[in-house]
Amino acid sequence: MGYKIAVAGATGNVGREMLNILSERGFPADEVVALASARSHGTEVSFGDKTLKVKNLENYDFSDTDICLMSAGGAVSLKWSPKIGAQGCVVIDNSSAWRYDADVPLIVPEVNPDAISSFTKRNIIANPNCSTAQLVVALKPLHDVARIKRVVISTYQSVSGAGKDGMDELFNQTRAVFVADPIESKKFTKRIAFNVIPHIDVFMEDGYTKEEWKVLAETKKMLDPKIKVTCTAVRVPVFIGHSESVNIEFESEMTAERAREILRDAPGCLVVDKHENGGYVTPYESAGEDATYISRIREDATVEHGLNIWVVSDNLRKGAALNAVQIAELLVARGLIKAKQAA
Ligand code: 11C
Repeated sequence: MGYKIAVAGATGNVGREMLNILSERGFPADEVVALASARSHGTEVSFGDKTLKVKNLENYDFSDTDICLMSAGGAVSLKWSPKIGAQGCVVIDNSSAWRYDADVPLIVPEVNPDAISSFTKRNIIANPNCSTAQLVVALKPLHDVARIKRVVISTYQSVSGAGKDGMDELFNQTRAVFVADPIESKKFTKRIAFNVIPHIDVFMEDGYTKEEWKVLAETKKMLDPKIKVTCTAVRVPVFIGHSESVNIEFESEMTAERAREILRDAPGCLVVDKHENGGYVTPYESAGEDATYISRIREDATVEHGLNIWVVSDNLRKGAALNAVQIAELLVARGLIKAKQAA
């Protein structure tokens, strides 16, 4: 008997991708249920070659469901995840609602799989922010070899990180530029077409944005609280794929050649680093792919043991849906969850 798995927020960018990935990877589910708010009740979503009718999350009884992949936003997760967890269904939550709770493991399976076992405290496991997920996949294998002291990150984040409305705004503004219509900005604070915006999520008291703070807090929680992390997060007019320029300072020697060898063998990483025109990965090529791509690996001679790398990944996949499905696979592989219907 296989698992019964629900996807909450199934009509959103990430929810749809969760359904695609469950199907693509052949997750051992006997039943997959698509859930969303009452507004989407009855809408149809694809699951492999099948179509699922979306049910209302608020009326759904989770008592015979094993896992809920939740991508319905922080407010919905704060309200529903504890109730779902209390019904014995493990929630894998994609929002930031639970990531910093000491009783909730924050997991990237390539980075800190052993931390998963503490999920039983609340029956909730958190999925990191998309820009952190790809970052830690690249940093972890290097940190294991030469201990990272400090990381400086500049992100180039696609509009799909802001959901379907963000994608529609880039499309509509781009069209408006070509037909000389007025440009309307609703989702972003400034025009995003043919522009970049150094502002993602809300401003915090110290002048950093919440997106920048998340990269710092989540890297420390998953990788090492001793690493110093600073970040500037920027929205760019790209539909899918987040990119990051990452400057790393190590405690001991890390040559570019050694980093290339380590990253070539590291889980989830794909090194594309030819010193020639086009010998690197851009976000356009990462869309629809599972890997975290690493290019432009160079030594930084301005500090002792410094390195620069360029990290690109599909933010809807490794940054969200794929990582959530990998967490579900980890629960199964480690025997941490038994199918209720088999009991
Ligand atoms: C963005 N990284 O690109 C954000 C989206 O905390 O999960 C994901 C927000 C989060 O806008």
